[in-house]
Amino acid sequence: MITKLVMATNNANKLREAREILAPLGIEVLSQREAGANCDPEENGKTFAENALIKARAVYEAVKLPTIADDSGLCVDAMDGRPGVYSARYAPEGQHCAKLLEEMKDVPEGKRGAAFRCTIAYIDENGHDTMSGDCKGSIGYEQRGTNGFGYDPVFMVGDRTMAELTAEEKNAISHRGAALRELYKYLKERFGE
Ligand code: ITT
Repeated sequence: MITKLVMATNNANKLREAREILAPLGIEVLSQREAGANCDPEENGKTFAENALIKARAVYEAVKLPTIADDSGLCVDAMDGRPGVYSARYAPEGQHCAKLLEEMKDVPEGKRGAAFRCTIAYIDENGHDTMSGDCKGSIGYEQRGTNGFGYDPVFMVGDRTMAELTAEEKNAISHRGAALRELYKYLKERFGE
């Protein structure tokens, strides 16, 4: 079984969550910087999978070690799935939640459904593959909680926002947790226990 992976990301929160999820499964995650890569490729794919592969390939070419990348985002039903793959580019830094609440202000209860989606790309010398996970919830009416990152303060799961969950609670239900557990299954099948 593989015990070390490089993660192609510039997002420290994604890296932290991947470590929290994979460490108990016996997999150490090195940041791209720790592995000696400094990549920030243009994410011009149309899907989470395309963008995850763009990021994973760029770092793999630099380090030549088994590498993963995470492309993720929030898909809002009342916004026809937006911002989706454009989630990071939806608003200037720090204004994503406020802009989303404003865009959703006239959407009634019952039509506020949304899902976080995450695709993980894995690449090594033998090729690449992708696996995905999602987490269904809804968009709240105000920002609540200080844990997590990104859209977590406006994403409701039950009666709490994702930012009101502990890291352990979030990882157990999150899109990233689901996708990384799929990755673990895939690696076990390929490399054995
Ligand atoms: P890298 O591409 O370097 O990995 P990034 O932050 O640019 O980092 P993405 O392009 O995948 O990552 O954009 C993901 C967007 O979706 C970003 O705006 C996040 O805030 C949001 N997002 C993803 N996962 C999230 C989560 O678990 N909680 C809240 N927001 C999340």
